[in-house]
Amino acid sequence: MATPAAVQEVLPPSLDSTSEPPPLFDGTTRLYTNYQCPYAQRVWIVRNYKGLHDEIKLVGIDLQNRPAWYKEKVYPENKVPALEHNGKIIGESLDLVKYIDANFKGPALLPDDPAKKKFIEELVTYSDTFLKNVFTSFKAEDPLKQAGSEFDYVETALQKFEDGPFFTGQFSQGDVVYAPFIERFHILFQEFFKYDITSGRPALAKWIEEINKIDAYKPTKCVPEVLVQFYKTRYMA
Ligand SMILES: N[C@@H](CCC(=O)N[C@@H](CS)C(=O)NCC(=O)O)C(=O)O
Repeated sequence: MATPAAVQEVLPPSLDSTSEPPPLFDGTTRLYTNYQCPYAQRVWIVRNYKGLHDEIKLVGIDLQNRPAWYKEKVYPENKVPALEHNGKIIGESLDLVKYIDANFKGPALLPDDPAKKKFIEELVTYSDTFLKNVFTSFKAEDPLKQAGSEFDYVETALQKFEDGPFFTGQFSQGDVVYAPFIERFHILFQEFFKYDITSGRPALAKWIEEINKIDAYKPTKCVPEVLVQFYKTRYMA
């Protein structure tokens, strides 16, 4: 069965320092993004899953050669993602996942059941710690031990409710915020440490398999070769 929303979309080209800005604050809702950024990917997945392809326009930003107007006129933080909505700019991926889920039409990404909802909110909050611990593990004395305990955390969380394969059965904000990073860590640990993060973690293996079937997620996936090259220079040098 197709999950929401299987839409074929031609991505607009990324804007760089030579590009004119879009007509800012004209009432159009825009997601300023970068097609390789995992934080922006979270928001992109939510936009796709809720079927908001027409309501939220993507604006790709070339982060290596950023247009000056982006910092000056759009988002002083000069990062992606940022959402232009109702005359305002909102940043921070976790806030945006929640904001779009709460303020736009489309399927809800929080469960109704209060216990499950609380659990998803805790997972979303924990994601910052998860990321920090895994990213710093690349340079730690024992990367697999430090990162391994974080992947164990995810494995345990996936087993909490028995109606998997997602954290609380149905696809939710929890799955959205972890997916772009687990996608990358799966590739990077294999590449740099010859370590399969799903080995001995059956719920995580099943989760990755099922996430890959979500139509809203498929077009947002990173290009593995670009990812590996980026981390080679940034983390492994
Ligand atoms: N905490 C932010 C992090 C966003 C972030 O670091 N984005 C990166 C791209 S993946 C960025 O824009 N970097 C540009 C810079 O830091 O100058 C979020 O969750 O949205």
